[in-house]
Order: sequence, then C-alpha cells, then structure tokens
Amino acid sequence: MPKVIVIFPAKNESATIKSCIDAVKQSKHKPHIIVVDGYSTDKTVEIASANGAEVVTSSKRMHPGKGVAMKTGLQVALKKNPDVILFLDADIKNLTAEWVDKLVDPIIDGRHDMTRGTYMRAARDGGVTKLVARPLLSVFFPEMSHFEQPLSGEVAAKADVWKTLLETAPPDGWGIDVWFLIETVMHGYKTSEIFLGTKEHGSYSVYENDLSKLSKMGEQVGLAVIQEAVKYERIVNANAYAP
Ligand SMILES: Nc1nc2c(ncn2[C@@H]2O[C@H](COP(=O)(O)OP(=O)(O)OP(=O)(O)O)[C@@H](O)[C@H]2O)c(=O)[nH]1
Ligand SMILES: [Mg+2]
Repeated sequence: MPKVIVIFPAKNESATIKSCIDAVKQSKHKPHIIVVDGYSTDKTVEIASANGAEVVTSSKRMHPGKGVAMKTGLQVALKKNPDVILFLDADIKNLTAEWVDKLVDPIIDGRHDMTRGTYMRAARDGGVTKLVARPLLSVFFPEMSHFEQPLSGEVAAKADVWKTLLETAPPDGWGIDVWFLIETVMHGYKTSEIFLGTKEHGSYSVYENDLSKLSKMGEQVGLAVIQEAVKYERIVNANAYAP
C-alpha cells in the first residue's frame, strides 16, 4: 500500500483541528498525520497530539510563517520515505476523507504529479487570489492563468516532486503556495486542479468585513510572483501579455 503523509500547517486552530484530523483518519489511504505548529497560543498542540497526530514545531518563530511551516513539514515528512505528501489547511470546517482520496488517488495511479484543490467559495472570500495572484500570473505566466485557486492550501504531490520544490528556496511567508505552483509548472510536472465542492474555513471570518487584514498576504504573494517572473525572465516581455 502506498505511503501517504498528510501535513497540516496550523496556528491557533483549536476550533477545527480535531475534526480535520478525524476526517483524514477516515481516508482509505490511512495517512500518517503531521501537524506543524506555528507557536499556537491556544490548545492546538494538545488537541492534535491527543488525537493521534505527530506534532512538530515550525523551524522559525515568525508570523506569517505559512512557508516556514510547509518547509518544516516537508523536511520531517521526506525522512519517512513516503510516496505522496498532501497539505491541508487546518481551519477547514467541512473537510472530509473524500477530499484526501480525490487529491491522492490521481498521484498514486500516475495521472498527475501534483493535484490542487479547487472549490466554490463565498463571493467575498479569496481576495488575494482574485486581485493579486491570478492577475499577476496572467501578466507574467499566462500559461498558468487557468488555475482557479493558485493559493490553494490543499495540494498533493509525489514525494520526489516535493523534494525538488524544496530545493527552489521557497519563501517563508504567504508567497509559498503560488511559488510552488510556478515552480511545479516550470519544472514540467503534470499538475491539475481537482474540484472539491464548497470550502468553508475559519480564516474567512477574520477578513470578510475588513479586507485590509489581507494586505500582508497580498504583499507576500505579489512579491513571490514578481521574484519568479525575474527568475524566469518574464519581466521584459510582460507588456506583450498585458495590453
Ligand atoms: N505553522 C503555521 N501555520 C500557519 C501560519 N499561518 C497560517 N498557518 C496555517 O496555514 C493554514 C492556512 O492559513 P489561513 O489563515 O487559513 O489562510 P488561507 O485560508 O490560506 O487564506 P485565505 O483564503 O485568504 O483565508 C491554516 O491551517 C493556518 O493555521 C504560521 O505562521 N505558522
Ligand atoms: Mg483558511
């Protein structure tokens, strides 16, 4: 049976971490579960440990540190020689084992190197996706403009793919998701979005009435796309893409 590891980056997710872990345990792949804690001040660590997850601490104490958390998780997971590693957000309120299987199965049967969750979201949800990530990808990487959720936290790939991506020096903060997408495509890996239904998640309630709470994320995602555009020499030709 292929070995599957699920990694949850988590900072102060005590409201949802138990139901997220329980959902993953129902998967037919019987994944090993790692929670990468970003110095939570609530009961995330205790709840995760009590429910059977391996808990590790983000290697650097910084926030936002989604990138640090993902890199820490990959370093720990890769040492266990898995076949597939799947990231899931720990604030999802409607996570089911079906999400795990839908993302992992196409990797195991060789159809894709990477699968990425896409979903219907509330109209005001995903501000950085709509106003920063997708427009900048269209300008600098038009071949990636069809990805509806370039910042998806629900991403699975073969262990070898993650190992290669880790070597591209991904950023520490919110830029890491779009960075992984760009590097995956530029490496020529087969990557595809998988529809998972609706996504309900805790972080939306933080900014649904105040978009300025997303400004740091917007900054870091924007910078990540621009850094990749410089690396892949897309700046010079950008005007040709955005008349
Ligand atoms: N370890 C760690 N986890 C983090 C950190 N920041 C965010 N996370 C986790 O990363 C996951 C995604 O973060 P969210 O705040 O839900 O952001 P998001 O849903 O991707 O973004 P939006 O769609 O804009 O809400 C959640 O499980 C967070 O707990 C951090 O600094 N350290
Ligand atoms: Mg969220």
